[in-house]
Amino acid sequence: MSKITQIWSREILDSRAVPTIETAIKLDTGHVAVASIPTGASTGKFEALELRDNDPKRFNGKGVLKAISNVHEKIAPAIIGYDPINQFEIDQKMITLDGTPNKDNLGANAILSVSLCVAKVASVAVGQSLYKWINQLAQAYKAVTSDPMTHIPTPVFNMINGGLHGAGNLDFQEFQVIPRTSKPYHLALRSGAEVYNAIRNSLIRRGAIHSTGDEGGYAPNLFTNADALEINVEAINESGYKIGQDFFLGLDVAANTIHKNGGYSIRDRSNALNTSSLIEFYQSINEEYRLTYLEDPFYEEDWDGWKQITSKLGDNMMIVGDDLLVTNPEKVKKAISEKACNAILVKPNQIGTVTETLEVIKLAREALWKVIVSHRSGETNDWFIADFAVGVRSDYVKFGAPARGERVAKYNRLLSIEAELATK
Ligand code: 2PG
Ligand code: MG
Repeated sequence: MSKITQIWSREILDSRAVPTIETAIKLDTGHVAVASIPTGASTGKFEALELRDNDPKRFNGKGVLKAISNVHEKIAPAIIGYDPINQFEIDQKMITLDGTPNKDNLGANAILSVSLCVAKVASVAVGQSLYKWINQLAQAYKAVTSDPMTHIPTPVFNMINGGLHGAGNLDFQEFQVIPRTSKPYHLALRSGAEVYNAIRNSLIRRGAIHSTGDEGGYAPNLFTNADALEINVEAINESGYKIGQDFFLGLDVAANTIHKNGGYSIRDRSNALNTSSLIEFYQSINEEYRLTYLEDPFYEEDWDGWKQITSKLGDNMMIVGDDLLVTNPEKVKKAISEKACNAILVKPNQIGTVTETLEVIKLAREALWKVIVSHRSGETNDWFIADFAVGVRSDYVKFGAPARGERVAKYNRLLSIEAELATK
């Protein structure tokens, strides 16, 4: 038994020099934990509210002092005195206190900072690694079976950054390289790092820009989106690996950003595409590159496009809902019943509590979907989601490129969990 005695938050910076919340919780036992919150750039319209100050005199309106004051003035008085092992009760208390479907009153950033921190401080209080504690919570919620955690999720490396995370000329947001799932994690990470460095050499050889984007992947200026896929293939071969054996390719199109005036515009085609011609484009790309992973191929309200692509390509490919689902149980239920995708990107800050994130995972598992736990493009060095991914036995993780401190913090944390699991 322990009790929360103090909660305090502060404004810190994320990896894009934008403010975010860091929250600390202290127990009567003296244990303390700290958690911070990431931020998206290509956000879905239906995500829970990220409360910003909108005061143009500070950080261009992006300050989070209101959210911080909500933690101090409203959340803390309601939560102090609770035993942090009661995660579900505490999350429910905050959901009720907020009282809106989108966390419009308190802000999902304020609520999630407390929710994550409760999980962390509980794990310290019970003397367990965070991933083990998360696994217990997930089992209690029936979001996972009681099978032992043996597998470290396979990383989806975002090697080339386009869209809102890149230099502006590639339309697709992420050009991914995915190791074979049976590869032990430390080898998957090593091979990913080798390919990452081979991409750099390939860009230098071509005289292309090799600076990096928001998620640590390269952000070159290329003629077409297909060129970026070609560069990934070349780098895999040059590193001594084989496509289709050691590595597979994936894309996060983040199609909200290519959806303009009722059509889809991409530099690979001179005219705007409609839903069916975009499907044809994906089919032609797939014939050439054998994609195993396709995230947000259509914008968040093109349910017809989603259904069509899942029925046409879903047998051999993960069709991953990110902006479509926004980690929201209601959206997930709709997508399951409409067969609109077969995999989910899970981002706790799209919904705002640990409990609701577990709810989404439970639904996805019941539908036999693949689960990918994901970072945001604006991150901190908090590695909570690495532990979370292992604890919920997610199939994949998406933490960006194997470069930049805030991305590597999570990939490296998985190395240490892998080592810990091996010594049991
Ligand atoms: C995505 C994410 C993370 P953002 O679209 O999958 O990679 O980007 O955090 O900007 O929404
Ligand atoms: Mg996405």
